[in-house]
Amino acid sequence: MSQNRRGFLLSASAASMGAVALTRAATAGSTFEASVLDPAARAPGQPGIDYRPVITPNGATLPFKIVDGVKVFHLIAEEVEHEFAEGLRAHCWGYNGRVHGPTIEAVEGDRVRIYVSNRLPAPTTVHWHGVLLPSGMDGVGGLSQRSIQQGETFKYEFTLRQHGTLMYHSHHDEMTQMAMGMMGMFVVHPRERQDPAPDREFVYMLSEWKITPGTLRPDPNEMTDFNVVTLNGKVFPSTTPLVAKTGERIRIRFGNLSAMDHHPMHLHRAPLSHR
Ligand SMILES: [Cu+2]
Repeated sequence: MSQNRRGFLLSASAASMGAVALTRAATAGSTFEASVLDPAARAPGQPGIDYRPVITPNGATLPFKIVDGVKVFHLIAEEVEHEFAEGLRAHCWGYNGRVHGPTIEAVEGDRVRIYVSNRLPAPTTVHWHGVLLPSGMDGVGGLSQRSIQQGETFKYEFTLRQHGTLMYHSHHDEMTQMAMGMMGMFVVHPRERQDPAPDREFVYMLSEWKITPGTLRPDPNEMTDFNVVTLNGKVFPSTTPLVAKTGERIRIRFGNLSAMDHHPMHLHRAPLSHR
């Protein structure tokens, strides 16, 4: 086991115990990754300065505050009465009053602390899909952690060692909980500004549902025959348009956590240059 690996594991266990001071001490001996792992070496990326915030159509971005150089977020897992479009409502599960959960946005090298409070009538966890993580922060209930019980709050904490279009979702009874809506996007911007930078960035989570007419909840037992396909939890005509100006450079990030299906997307009548 290399020093880096050992320091990384130490920081993981320290973070789960809530001992931030210990985390810093544990990572201080690491050489190669010291600048990434040590939050003091990387000031938290600021919106409007270090990155241009993404737009989540029909959605929201999770607010944060900075505490001792760490970006602190709070997700609340809870039941949400969600309107897919006018006339189509269901009791779903989401985060912070939304389906899907708000977009988490950060910058490569940021240290993030994400509290997850469980207000569902069932245990839950959050898995950070695609995120490079220390063991114990992966959010796989029954494997890398005890699931978060009703009324409990669990603290996830890790340093972002990559940039990209990532996601988060429940990983306790996940086929049920994801079928109920428990997912969101996690965008990590590059630390070094890319050239040319997009003028606008949009983020979409694609999903699919089975909502039998006359019922109050999505059917989580469905495996193949879905009847509602959503962009950020909405179906036309409730999907808001993407607004941009001629000549602007646009980036659209897609995540798809549908149970089964692929969704090729086509920009109808938009003349494109893929540069
Ligand atoms: Cu996943």
